[in-house]
Amino acid sequence: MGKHLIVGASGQLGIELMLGLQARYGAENVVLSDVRPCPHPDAALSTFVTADATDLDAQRALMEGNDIDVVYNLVAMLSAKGESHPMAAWGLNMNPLLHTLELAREGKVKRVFWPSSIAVFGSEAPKNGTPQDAALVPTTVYGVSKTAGELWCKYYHDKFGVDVRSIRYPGLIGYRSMPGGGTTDYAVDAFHCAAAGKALTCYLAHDERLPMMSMSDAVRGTLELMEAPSAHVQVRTSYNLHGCDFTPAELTTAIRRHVPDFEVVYAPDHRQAIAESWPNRLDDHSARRDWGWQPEHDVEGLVQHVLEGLAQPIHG
Ligand code: AKB
Repeated sequence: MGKHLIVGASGQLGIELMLGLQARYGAENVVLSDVRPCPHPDAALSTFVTADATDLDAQRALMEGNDIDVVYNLVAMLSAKGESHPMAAWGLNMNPLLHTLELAREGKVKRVFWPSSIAVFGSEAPKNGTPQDAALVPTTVYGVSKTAGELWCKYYHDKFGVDVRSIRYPGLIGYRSMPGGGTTDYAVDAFHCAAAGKALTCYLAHDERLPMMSMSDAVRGTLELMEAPSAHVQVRTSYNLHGCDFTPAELTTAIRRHVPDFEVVYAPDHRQAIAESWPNRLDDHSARRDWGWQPEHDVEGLVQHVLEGLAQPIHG
């Protein structure tokens, strides 16, 4: 494979994926693109192109001008924010994906990654051990766009042979970058509050269980999926992937083993209803079978990993 392009490189996952791709393939083989500058200092090691992901011509020029083979299109408006801006969320979550799929169909790139989410599931899916092929009846605009996007990915694969691959991410928890507008963000906030000696006001109920994953597991899983031989990638909608799962109360207990004074105040808001419609735990046997997925971090491991990362001087 030649160069790897991240579209949406300045966001929570983009920064982490940038570091993963730079370490794996060399910074000179990574191209970054966003409408905002990337705040991580290592972005300066790779080419950065300011380009609008909603503009097809700008995306074509980006891919043609930089000898791109693989695209990671991460552009999205997350679940909670999307409910306040439904049409903007639909446009942002669909148009950049369709542009990337069209450019792949034209042969401009060889392989595409696009993130889906546990938000594709609604209350009609079993909550514990949610199967890969459970009913997709999402309750948010974000979930609707991810469900539609998954079907577009499969359509472009089946009809035009586009090698597009996808993961249904749970809540992603890292220490280098902040999420924005999601329902699972409380867990990232919890770590930052604990590290800063502040109390967390948690907008979910104490017993709301959600699937979560460390950023390091998410980035490794993504790269493993992208490196798998094409014939092994049997799921062309999006793979369920499970890391660990916990409630806010369980996370608080785990953080208190390291930060005994950490305090949480519960004030559930509209995000509680979104969380309630999502799975507790996913069945990810298809990913394990097809390309060998194995998470590294359980809850304890994740808590230790993130708190150690936050204690580093520049959260490197
Ligand atoms: C969100 O909370 O919206 C995201 C997601 C689970 O996709 N983190």
